[in-house]
Amino acid sequence: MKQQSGKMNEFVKVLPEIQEALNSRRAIVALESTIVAHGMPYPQNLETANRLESIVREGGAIPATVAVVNGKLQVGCTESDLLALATEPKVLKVSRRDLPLALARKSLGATTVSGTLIGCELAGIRVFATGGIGGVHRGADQTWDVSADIPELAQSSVAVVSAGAKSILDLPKTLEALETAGVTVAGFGTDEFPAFFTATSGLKVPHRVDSAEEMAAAMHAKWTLGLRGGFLIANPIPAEFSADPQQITAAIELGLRAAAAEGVTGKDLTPFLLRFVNEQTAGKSLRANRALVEHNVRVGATVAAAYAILMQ
Ligand code: PSU
Ligand code: MN
Repeated sequence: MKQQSGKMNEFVKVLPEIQEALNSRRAIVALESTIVAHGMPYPQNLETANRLESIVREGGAIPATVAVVNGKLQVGCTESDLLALATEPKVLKVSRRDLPLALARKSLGATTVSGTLIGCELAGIRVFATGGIGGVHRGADQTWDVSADIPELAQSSVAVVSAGAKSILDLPKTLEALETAGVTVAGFGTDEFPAFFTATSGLKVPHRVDSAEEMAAAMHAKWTLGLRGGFLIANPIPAEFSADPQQITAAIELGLRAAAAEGVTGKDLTPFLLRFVNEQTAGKSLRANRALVEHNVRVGATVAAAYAILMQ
């Protein structure tokens, strides 16, 4: 089998349940796999991966975790795929630039936000929920470290629910880069851009949206007009799970120094900082991380449901 119709081809595999949901225009929420392989330690990563899929189902939608499996960009993961992603020692972290060799070599690959967006585009999935997106790193004026997530969001017609971005990033520059990329950033029930572990950052979001229906209407307008590109639905961590900002800031500062001292750069930097902050906060950051991803996925399911109604 070579080239198929539409955007499908021999390097994409959509699992049957998801293909059926696409055919009948049911609500689907995509999930990324880097958070499983590189964003959290075992066994919390596996528990989270399974829990997120259940939350999507409880919200009346179909979950589609995206990963690179056996030479395909796979939309939807089986239980054994999730287990492998959570436990295999050498899972590749796959963004756009890594996809070609990961596919050709049949590596097991965990897709970042950018890699997952490519799967969403190919399959036609419009809603994707995660923890935090990548962005402009602190010190980017020296390192030029800007995540591939930003240009990918610029060209993917997908709404990504995230708890803003971690303060391992330069948040004002990240918002500027999103504006340049034409990404519609909406605070979900908030006027402020959330800072991942905490609900506030002191930075205003360009727009505030208060319901899934309003969000879905904006998605419909953007894409019907023919504007390619995504949305960032910035969903603040619920107050009861919010971490102590001072403790997090201190851990991040230490982590950035440790990364510089150890020469950690490029794709290794974000996983390094996540691990470091988790260790420094004795697991408190991980608990907050899990809570906010679950919350994002719940919101993702409501947005996907509202959008599906518009598409019927
Ligand atoms: N931010 C988090 N948790 C994560 C990531 C980012 O709070 O797990 C992951 C996502 O998969 C994101 C990727 O797409 O890191 C960005 O990596 P980089 O900074 O190397 O572009
Ligand atoms: Mn980078």
